[in-house]
Amino acid sequence: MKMTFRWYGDDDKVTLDQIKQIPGMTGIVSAIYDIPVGEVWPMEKITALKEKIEAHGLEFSVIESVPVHEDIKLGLPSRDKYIDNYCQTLRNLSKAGIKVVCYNFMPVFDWTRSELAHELPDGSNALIYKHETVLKMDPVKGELSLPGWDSSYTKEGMQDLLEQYKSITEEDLWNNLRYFLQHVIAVADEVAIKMAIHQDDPPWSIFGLPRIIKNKEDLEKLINLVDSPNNGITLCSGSLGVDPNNNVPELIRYFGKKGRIHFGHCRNVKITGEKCFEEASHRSEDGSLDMFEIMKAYHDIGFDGPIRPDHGRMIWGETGRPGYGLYDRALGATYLNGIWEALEKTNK
Ligand code: DNO
Repeated sequence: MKMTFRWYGDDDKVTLDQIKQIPGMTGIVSAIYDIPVGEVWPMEKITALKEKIEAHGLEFSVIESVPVHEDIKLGLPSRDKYIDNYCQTLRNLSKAGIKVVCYNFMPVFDWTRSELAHELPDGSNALIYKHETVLKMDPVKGELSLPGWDSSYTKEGMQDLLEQYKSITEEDLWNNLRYFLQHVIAVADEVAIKMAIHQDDPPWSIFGLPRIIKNKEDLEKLINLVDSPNNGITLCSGSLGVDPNNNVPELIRYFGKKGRIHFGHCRNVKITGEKCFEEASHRSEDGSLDMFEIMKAYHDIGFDGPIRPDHGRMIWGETGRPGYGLYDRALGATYLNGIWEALEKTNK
């Protein structure tokens, strides 16, 4: 296992110097953020980012994410152009030595929460999700936005897009994912890049949009759409874990043994009701997931890929990008590394 940390580039309040000082930190998860979705990532920008990361003694381990243009998800005729661009970006990334690319196939919205700074009893702030609150929200009116979402839509653009999705069923979305992967995995095979899909977060439909990567059955279907080792998974404990029917350690063992987990997001969540949860500290006792069992599953399958702590709470007065401050994620990384050390030593 290689411990990594997500960094949002020069705009991130968290610096590479700080990340480097987290014990046991080996690599960075990042992306090029100033290229519009669908365009080719230029070689110069990729190389510059890599050099900056490596100058801090860290490895550029994973791209999270190369976003998928909505026209691809909608299956529009213009998708071929965007798929060609996606493939060219993969070729460029491979030339720079990148081995793992994370992406998602969620229509319009990436991860979604109903509140970004909910105060917990200890005074820290966490991201939370309450389904009934989300049901009442109107994303067109800008009632909620998250750092993970594409902020370039105008109100009209958003309305238009949601309108276009009204005729897209889950089956259509699967067909569009298959079409995308048939092209992209052929290139990934050629240039040795591991594609790693992120689960839908939360793993159920929101705002009436189809969501198709939610559980074991979906992940099984995904890996069989194109049967290549490069067609794999970013296994996100927090996304899957808010559905009590998903047994995260079992999923790690199952897909890990098939060699399809290329990246691990390790986060704890506390289920507070049906389709309701709070993001907790990484510690098992603070949430509903057993992080020891999760790390043990990775250890048992001999996982040697990148893992990162996922969303952290805001603690010690820190302000910044929701879920992506320094302190709680650094504690999370250290805790996960501690579990790993214990597993290594007791299994010798
Ligand atoms: C949230 C992240 C997601 C993830 C994308 C992958 O914090 O886990 O935004 O990066 O879904 O494409």
